Amino acid sequence: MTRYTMSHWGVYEVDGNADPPRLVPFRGDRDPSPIGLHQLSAQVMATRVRRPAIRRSWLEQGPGAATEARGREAFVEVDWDTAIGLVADEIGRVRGRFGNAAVFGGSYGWASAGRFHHAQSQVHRFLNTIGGYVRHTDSYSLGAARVLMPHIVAGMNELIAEHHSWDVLAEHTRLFVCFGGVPAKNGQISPGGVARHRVREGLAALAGAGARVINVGPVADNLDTGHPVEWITCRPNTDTALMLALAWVVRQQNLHDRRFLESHCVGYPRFERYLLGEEDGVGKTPAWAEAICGVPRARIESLAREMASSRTMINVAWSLQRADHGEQPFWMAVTLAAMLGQIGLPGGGFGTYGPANTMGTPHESLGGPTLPQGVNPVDAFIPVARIADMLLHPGETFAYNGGMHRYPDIRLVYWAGGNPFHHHQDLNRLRLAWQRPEAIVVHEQFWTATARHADVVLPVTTSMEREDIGYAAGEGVLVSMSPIIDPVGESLDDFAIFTRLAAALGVEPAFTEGRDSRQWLAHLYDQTRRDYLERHGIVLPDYAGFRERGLLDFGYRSRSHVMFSAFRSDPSASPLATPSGRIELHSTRIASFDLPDCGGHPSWREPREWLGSARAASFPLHLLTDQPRNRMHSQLDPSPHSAAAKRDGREPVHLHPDDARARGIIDGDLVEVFNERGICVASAVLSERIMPGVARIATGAWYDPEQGTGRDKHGNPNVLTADVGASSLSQGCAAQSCLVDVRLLRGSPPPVTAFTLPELRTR
Ligand SMILES: Nc1nc2c(c(=O)[nH]1)N[C@H]1C(S)=C(S)[C@@H](COP(=O)(O)OP(=O)(O)OC[C@H]3O[C@@H](n4cnc5c(=O)[nH]c(N)nc54)[C@H](O)[C@@H]3O)O[C@H]1N2
Ligand SMILES: Nc1nc2c(c(=O)[nH]1)N[C@H]1C(S)=C(S)[C@@H](COP(=O)(O)OP(=O)(O)OC[C@H]3O[C@@H](n4cnc5c(=O)[nH]c(N)nc54)[C@H](O)[C@@H]3O)O[C@H]1N2
Ligand SMILES: [Mo]
Repeated sequence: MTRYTMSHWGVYEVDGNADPPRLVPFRGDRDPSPIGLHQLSAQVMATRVRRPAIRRSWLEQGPGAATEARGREAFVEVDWDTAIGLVADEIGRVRGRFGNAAVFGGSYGWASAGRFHHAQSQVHRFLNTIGGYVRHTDSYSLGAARVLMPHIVAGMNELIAEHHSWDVLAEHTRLFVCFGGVPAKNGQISPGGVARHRVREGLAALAGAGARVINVGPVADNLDTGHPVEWITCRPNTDTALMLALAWVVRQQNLHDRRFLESHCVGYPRFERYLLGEEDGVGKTPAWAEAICGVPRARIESLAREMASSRTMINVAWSLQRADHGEQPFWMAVTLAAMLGQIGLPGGGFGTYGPANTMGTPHESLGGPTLPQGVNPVDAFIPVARIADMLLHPGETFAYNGGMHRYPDIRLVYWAGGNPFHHHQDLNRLRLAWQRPEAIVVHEQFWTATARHADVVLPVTTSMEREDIGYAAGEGVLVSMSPIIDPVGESLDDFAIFTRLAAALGVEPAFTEGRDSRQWLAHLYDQTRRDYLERHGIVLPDYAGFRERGLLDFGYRSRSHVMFSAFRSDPSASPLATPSGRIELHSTRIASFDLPDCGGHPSWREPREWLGSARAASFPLHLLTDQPRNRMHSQLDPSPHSAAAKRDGREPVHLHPDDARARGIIDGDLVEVFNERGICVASAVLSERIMPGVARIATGAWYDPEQGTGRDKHGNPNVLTADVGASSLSQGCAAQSCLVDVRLLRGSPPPVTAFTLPELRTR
């Protein structure tokens, strides 16, 4: 019997002959990701949290003690009864004195892939059982798009599921124009799991069928089809200006599809006035755009004609909207696609292929197992990336999606399954904000930066130690996840921890509903089988049979899919969920919000930090912070696979040779990347495949601040990024946009201590 496990980066099999156990690629996956093979590596294991640990001052002096010492103080290891007692008392104290709206339980993060041991579901269910918590909306991934897209075309979940399947692209698309590539490195991942990796194969089939592929953006190494790809260099954060000029040429040459704009869209005439300069006196001409984005006007003109005369897919990376005014490039991509009139035709329109394996998978949307989270009676929320603002400015108001709201006054932060000291921007600012609450409780598997900055750290098992259900949504694969090793140290799963806490708080029956974890697994499996799958004629064994089979594959039901075909053929019978039921190139609703930084139609708005801004005189390099190739976010950064992509143990910063030469830097030098927000040490890698004036550091090297200076020693770009919302419409994370400079590191390099455990004492 083959045993399996599921992770966000793929299904793996357990090599039954190996001792100690070893993971091998899933035989059904033609392009397995190497990331997950290292889940059991000694280097990863060495960073595990083994016992409950309490920050010393907090233990000795109580809540709120010496909060400025978070992140540098020793921890005292205690037994579980003591830890549970302390946390239960603290929850009781905060709820009693300040109410549940003083508890922040948003707890953003990817956690692990299994459907029952899903940390976010567990923590939200637990906090709801005790009266609720302050939650968050949207995601770091798609902060601007999740708010914008439902107003103008469709929600992001629907769009993700709607993408043309790869076979449709190969058959019909003749021109594939990508803004930000289709990075196969990112296609290794899908939230909740992947069974078969298809991005590389999909791209090869598309190019193999003769489609021309063009990559627009600051880097060339994010699109590989096995065939020639044209690279059009474009300054970071200026894609909107380029797309506007493409639209201008299409309009000027009467290549726009008037019929489609009238039948399937609203607001084109308003947008056109802006495009032609009737609103602001500035025509969005190729010459105008060239000055902003650097793409030669002649190429803009020819590209527009090529796009209008071919079946064209306009593809945008999610990174474009993780930016200041991140709404604009997405809105403009939809607008340009609408002008070409190919939305709803096979292989045409717009898409976001690349960020995850999901897009382009031939699929049926079938529900899967989810732990019910209950009802949250607390109204207060934050847009997910406004965490530091909330902690620093309780009581102040913020704008979000047309409304005004107030930041709650948080006393207790509860985190399970996320790493804010990985994901948030301007980490020096977060460190200050993080000193405000009286208590910070973190469930972690590893001594991450967030664990180190907590008051109470509760050790959690990994998927390697748990029975669970994995589900590759949209691929029709259910995986019975087997425990592969015994729990490490005294770690427990999140469910067991919350069950104990619920017992201490007198709400255990409500939290568990009388089920232990095995009973929950069988219950969730049966529910999925009965409520979703059997209704679609998919007949599956019972839970015991599922455990025995290990992996159930009903992906044979896959079928080709054309994006928005129903809407295309009859927009009245199959309207969109927008106010007009049509694609909104001008949104009356967004215009009515009357926001200073997002108007009623897409427009070019200068980002705070870009190569054309005055700040570039002081910080002349535009830093990109890509998703990492050899890990997922901060997960598995200690692994040998992640280490292999580093040099001298530091994350590489990619630089153009001209920029390096001007600074006396050669390949392999240790450098400091800096701006007024922070400094990080990185290792220079020179490449011709990045534009001059642009630098790049992948995210996820564990945050490793030097005591005293705050300089990060390991190469974490989030000490440099700006903690600002994309706009007052979405307040989305704007992680990608930031100016820096680079200099040679002088003096002896500081040792990397990110993987050295904090001082752990026993009582
Ligand atoms: N500069 C910059 N910053 C970015 C981005 C960027 O492009 N640029 N991208 C952003 C994006 S898109 C995202 S999605 C975020 C990702 O940010 P996160 O999702 O916070 O990052 P992860 O490293 O996946 O953190 C998950 C944590 O959960 C822990 N964990 C795993 N399984 C379990 C479990 O079962 N129980 C518990 N209790 N813990 C568990 C892991 O050990 C890990 O520490 O980062 C964002 N940050
Ligand atoms: N291996 C791996 N894969 C992942 C993840 C991971 O951590 N590791 N994380 C996953 C998650 S949570 C998410 S949300 C997705 C994110 O998916 P994306 O947001 O699409 O990913 P990024 O790698 O941040 O950016 C994609 C490309 O856009 C380029 N780019 C940046 N700024 C600009 C710009 O202004 N214009 C243009 N034209 N290009 C630009 C970047 O250099 C990069 O090559 O990735 C997922 N996939
Ligand atoms: Mo993300």
